[in-house]
Amino acid sequence: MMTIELEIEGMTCQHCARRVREALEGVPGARAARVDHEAGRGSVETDDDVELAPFLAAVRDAGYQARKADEEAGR
Ligand SMILES: [Cu+2]
Repeated sequence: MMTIELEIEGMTCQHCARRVREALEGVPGARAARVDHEAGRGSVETDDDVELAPFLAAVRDAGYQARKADEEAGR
């Protein structure tokens, strides 16, 4: 398992956070996601060897901007 840490821009409330979480959890290889709209952060536990790009795309498709956080846990 690995953990992808993301910085996410544009979230203003719990509803946003839930949309982003559901988008992240819908990506193949995702196991579980946590999203904090106040911190503008998200983390996704995934299978090993997943690509970052589909997770960024999923957030973008949900209407927010994401990039990989500087520090990365779990690998
Ligand atoms: Cu919102």
